Amino acid sequence: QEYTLVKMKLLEPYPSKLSFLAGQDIYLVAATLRPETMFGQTNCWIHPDIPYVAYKMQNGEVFVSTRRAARNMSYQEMTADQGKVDIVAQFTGQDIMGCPLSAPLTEYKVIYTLPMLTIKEDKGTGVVTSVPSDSPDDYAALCDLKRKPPFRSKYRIKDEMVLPFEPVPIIEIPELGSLAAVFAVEKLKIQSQNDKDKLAEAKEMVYLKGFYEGILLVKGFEGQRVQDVKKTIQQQMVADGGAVIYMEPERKVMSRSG
Ligand code: ZZB
Repeated sequence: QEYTLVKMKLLEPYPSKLSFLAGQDIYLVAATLRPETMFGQTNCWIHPDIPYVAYKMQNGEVFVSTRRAARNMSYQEMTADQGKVDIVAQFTGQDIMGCPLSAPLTEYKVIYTLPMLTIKEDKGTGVVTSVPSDSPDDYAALCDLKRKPPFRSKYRIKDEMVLPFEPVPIIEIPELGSLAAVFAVEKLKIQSQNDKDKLAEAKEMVYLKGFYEGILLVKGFEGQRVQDVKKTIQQQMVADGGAVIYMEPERKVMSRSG
């Protein structure tokens, strides 16, 4: 499975667990199959309780992800030594919660790391970029934070990290409109990020239709089809240093029963 790894630059001053890296470039890296949606990023999701690591890449940059993803990268010629990860810090998601980032393509100059409790530790990098216009999971999680001040304070998230951020219309899909995820979440009456079954249904609804019938609205790509611009946008981000390609090994089903 080939993912686009979107590099979200951590802005200084760094949080205490990373402050010793002041002056060095640190990126939170998010795996996505939807590079054409990066125009609509509003925040970055991390799980407050899962362990993350910061490690040195071949070119001197520091990446942040789960240890498992770092190990995969070490076999993809991204670290100095094949199979070795030079870990410089370890911490949990909460240690890097509410941090400002600069992400490629989005119109929001600064976005923040926010908590998402449904992040899977064994998928992608454990860092997820948020596109609430086109991802129902992201829209539901953003609404949870917006509607519930106690949820924000529990993770020490300030109002200004959440309230100003609205879904951005970037793709028009027939019948679903220009904010397909918002449409799907409202139509299925999804109440929170924990509405698992309904969210799966909403995701399926916008994924397929978006891929086959979605038309870009953003400057430079207006009127073009999602399936025709996906690769171009990925390559453009890679060329600009905003992304790298990351391969995820097949996930084995480990079952001894039956
Ligand atoms: C941006 C984006 C924009 C995404 C969108 C989706 C959508 P899949 O297809 O099931 O393989 N993701 C990545 N890693 C994780 C994780 N560890 N835990 C939870 N979610 C994760 O899922 C790939 C997508 O799941 C990725 O693509 C990422 O969100 C999220 F408009 O990135 B995506 C309808 C979906 N739309």
